[in-house]
Amino acid sequence: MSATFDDIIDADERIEPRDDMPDAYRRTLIRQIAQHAHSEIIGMQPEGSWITRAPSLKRKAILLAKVQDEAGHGLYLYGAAETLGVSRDELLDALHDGRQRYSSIFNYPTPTWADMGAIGWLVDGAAIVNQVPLCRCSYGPYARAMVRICKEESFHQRQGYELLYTLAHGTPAQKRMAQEAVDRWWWPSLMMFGPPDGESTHSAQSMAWKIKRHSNDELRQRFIDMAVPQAEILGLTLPDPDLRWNPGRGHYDHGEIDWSEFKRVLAGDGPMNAQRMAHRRRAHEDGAWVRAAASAYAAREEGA
Ligand code: FAQ
Repeated sequence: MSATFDDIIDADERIEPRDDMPDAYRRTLIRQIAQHAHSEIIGMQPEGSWITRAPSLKRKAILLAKVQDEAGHGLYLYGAAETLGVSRDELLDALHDGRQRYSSIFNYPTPTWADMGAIGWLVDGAAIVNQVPLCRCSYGPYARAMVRICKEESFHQRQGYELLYTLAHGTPAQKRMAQEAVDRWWWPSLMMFGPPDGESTHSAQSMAWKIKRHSNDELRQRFIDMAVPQAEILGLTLPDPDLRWNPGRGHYDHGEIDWSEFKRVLAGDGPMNAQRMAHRRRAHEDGAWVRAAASAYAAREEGA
């Protein structure tokens, strides 16, 4: 007799696309994986706008490669979601008409070159902390996509750190620019981990199903503990006067996160929400001829 869904979860093995699974498990995965995929492709925008303005050929090549990786991550993730019985078209429609979300973090502006460093260090850094446990997610295709994505995110994080380090050890104006970018991205990057555990509607069920392995607050704390010593090496200050080591807890204590800002951004009222969505819809419409040409080519090859 084949193993049931519960047997597979209890044995810490992987659920594969053809296995029986509860509808709610399927729906939760579609929601999370689609949201993750949408974040990758919307996440190309804040950095994409700097490709033409990178300060050197080397920096331009690195940034171009990073943004291309993000498109690739979107593709692996849409592919993983498709194994659950939804099409990429349906998912993109749900993004474009607001039925599905993308990460709050991509609704903030990137006014200076130093924002490229802060995104790499903090946003990719937070993404890694959140995603490494997803390599052990109970759904096989998502877990496997995460392995490759995490390797690439590590490179992204290193390049951001190195970029910020260079600025922080440059002229006083460059150091100021690096500090201001860190001031802009620190709090929004803490919000990437989702609402506090008490308000996280999906965590308990997702942890029981071994989709999530740790709570939002646990991962947020892990990220803070990692970032504080890195900021010291950079010579930059994290914009939270309440950050201090708590020997009793073995962690850094931190100040209050402004959850009203998080809620505003999720409700569509962040600094860049309207612009990000308008750009995404325009890019989709502009790409219609490519999709039509690819379908026509595939149909011709099939008929040949
Ligand atoms: N933004 O019950 P929970 C990247 C929503 S990294 C927007 O705690 P869950 C790499 C949530 O959907 C960024 N919405 O939810 C990159 C739910 O809404 P609903 C992407 C958020 O799912 C770097 C409600 O709040 N990474 O792209 C956010 O158990 C640089 C209640 O929340 C992933 O998506 C948020 N931050 O836990 C690319 C990782 N947080 O559906 C380019 C995979 C929560 O009830 C450049 N996802 N919400 O209306 C996850 O690990 C989880 O989905 C969490 C949220 C942890 C994000």
